[in-house]
Amino acid sequence: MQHPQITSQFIGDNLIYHIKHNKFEAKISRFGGHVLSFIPNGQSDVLWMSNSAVLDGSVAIRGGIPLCWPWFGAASGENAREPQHGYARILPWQFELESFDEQSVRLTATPIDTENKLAKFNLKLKLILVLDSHLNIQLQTTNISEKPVELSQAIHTYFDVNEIEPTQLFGLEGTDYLDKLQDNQQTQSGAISITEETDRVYLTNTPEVKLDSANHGVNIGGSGHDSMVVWNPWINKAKAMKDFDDLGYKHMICVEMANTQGLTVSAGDTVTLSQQISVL
Ligand code: TA6
Repeated sequence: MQHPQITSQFIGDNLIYHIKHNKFEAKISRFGGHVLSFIPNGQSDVLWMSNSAVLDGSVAIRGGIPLCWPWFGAASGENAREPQHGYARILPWQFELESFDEQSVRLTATPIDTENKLAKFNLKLKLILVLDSHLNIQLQTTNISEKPVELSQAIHTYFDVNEIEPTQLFGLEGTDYLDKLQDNQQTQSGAISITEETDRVYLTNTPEVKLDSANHGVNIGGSGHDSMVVWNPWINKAKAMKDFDDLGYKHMICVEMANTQGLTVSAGDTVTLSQQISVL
């Protein structure tokens, strides 16, 4: 049996794992529990990574699959001064190689609460990654308290689309969405094309959408979500972010399985948010 080749290299304090398997190649950052790159055999990288991304563990990584947890977006209420998109993407994680064979590699990981930031949320988080010619990512959250706990989260995947102009996202036709830029609710007419800054929360738990772009078609499946986020910063916002290549907006789109609509995890319960990425 050909074993996967797993090597690692430090970038600053961060460890980057590099997995070479007969079905795929992938890079995963210990910091953030963050998939950086996923290349199925014979394909180009499915994930977009900014060339200006910082990988040394000092700041959240721009590209790949950031994990937004235990909240999505700006913190609110008593957490108001805490980081956008929560702590999961800015903590080191402990990875375990669960199993591997000719078909796939299965990893699990948990965040290491080095700054004692997570205890007060009474939530335990486990990441499950199954990599083969597809990528299956699951976020398992358990409420370890006696009371219900609110949770918002997102698997914030940056897809590489080569060129944004011809790219279309199918599967959300007729779906209502919150437009975060116009601060209103609208209904999607036809397939989604990106021609300007786009930041939308689609109010749906549809199990699958399809991304058609110049380099490949990608099926994006998921479960456990109550919404899907579609984001492209376009030129001005891209320029305003130090770690986002000025022209990077031409080559990416974020399509995120998310819980943004008031999910509450009952005492002792576990909820799972997942995304499956398959190149067609
Ligand atoms: O997922 C879309 C979004 O919430 C946008 O509003 C934008 O803020 C994006 O996430 C990136 O957030 P970040 O904190 O990674 O710069």
